[in-house]
Amino acid sequence: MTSFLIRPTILADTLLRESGSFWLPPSSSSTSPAVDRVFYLILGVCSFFFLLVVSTAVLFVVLYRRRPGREAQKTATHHNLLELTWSVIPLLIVIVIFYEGFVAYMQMQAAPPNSYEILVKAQKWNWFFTYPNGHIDNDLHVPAGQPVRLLLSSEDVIHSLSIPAFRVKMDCVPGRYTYIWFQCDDPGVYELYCTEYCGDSHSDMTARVVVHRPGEFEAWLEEAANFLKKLPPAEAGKYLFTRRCTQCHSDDGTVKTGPTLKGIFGQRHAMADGGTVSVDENYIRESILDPQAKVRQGFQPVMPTFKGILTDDEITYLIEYIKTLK
Ligand code: HEC
Ligand SMILES: [Cu+2]
Repeated sequence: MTSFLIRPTILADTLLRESGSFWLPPSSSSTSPAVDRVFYLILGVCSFFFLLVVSTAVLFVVLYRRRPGREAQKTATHHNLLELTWSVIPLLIVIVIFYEGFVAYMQMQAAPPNSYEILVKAQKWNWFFTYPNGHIDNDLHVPAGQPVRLLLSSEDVIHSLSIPAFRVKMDCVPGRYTYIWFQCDDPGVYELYCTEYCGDSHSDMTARVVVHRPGEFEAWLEEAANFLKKLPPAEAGKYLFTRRCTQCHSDDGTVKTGPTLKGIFGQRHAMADGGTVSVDENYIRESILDPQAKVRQGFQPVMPTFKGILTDDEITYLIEYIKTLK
């Protein structure tokens, strides 16, 4: 996807953290130890009983196999002590598993009050992380050593955000909010996946989690919010277009909720009120700030205003981009 190509590139540390144990990816968040404990507990219990049951079965098959001169014996059908033992022991084990799981679950549910909040929107097939200063990124950048709370939502179908190294995973559901939190103390780059099959490019719906060293995060955020200024205007416009406009407008001629913006610059368009307008810089600017002032014929007046959302510079970048769409 093109929107993956243009992104802020300054990273705290480009080292991808992949090392883990044989069973699990690296354990890198404050919640991972509790999750891992439950995992290893269940793995241990299951392995022990699997071996016990299978080896006993094999042993009995050999010991009590049918042989000449050995007739089958009538056996007792009930044995109180035996039945109590194989009921009470599993019950105790299940209680321990429940307790460990519940403690881990509660810890994962309650985000500390000083958490840094990032808004996450999942949309086929990309992740959009919105920071408090308005910067939108396709990768998740977080400060090390501080709890981070993600408020998740979806623009279309159910997605699921998973960061294996942090042992967090939560569905992104259209029409409602879900959240997760974590704290990671090891700066580096981690992998993030969508783990809910969401259509064609589901497997491309990945992102990186960049954990910045203490103090570097703020510098990154400042820089990222300003990085558009360093791009050629039309490229900056494309970056904004793919984040703000593509749910309704295409740049390739396809008509969606709104008309395609391909080739519109310089055209004359019929408006719903019967007038005509020629598409120039001022008309595009007005369409973005006051979309209902002139509504194009054949379309519903559903475009939201971007007043207060896009800066003047950003509108200029968009106009420059639209001009390149011949
Ligand atoms: C929720 C859907 C929606 C979003 C998001 C949206 N638009 Fe629109 N836009 C429309 C619709 C519908 C029309 C046609 C009706 C009208 O003119 O208001 C339109 C019309 C326009 C026009 C006039 C097109 C013409 O051919 O006359 C321009 C220019 C435009 N939009 C630019 C943008 C830009 C730039 C963005 C992103 C910053 C954007 N729109 C985001 C729905 C949207
Ligand atoms: Cu998805």
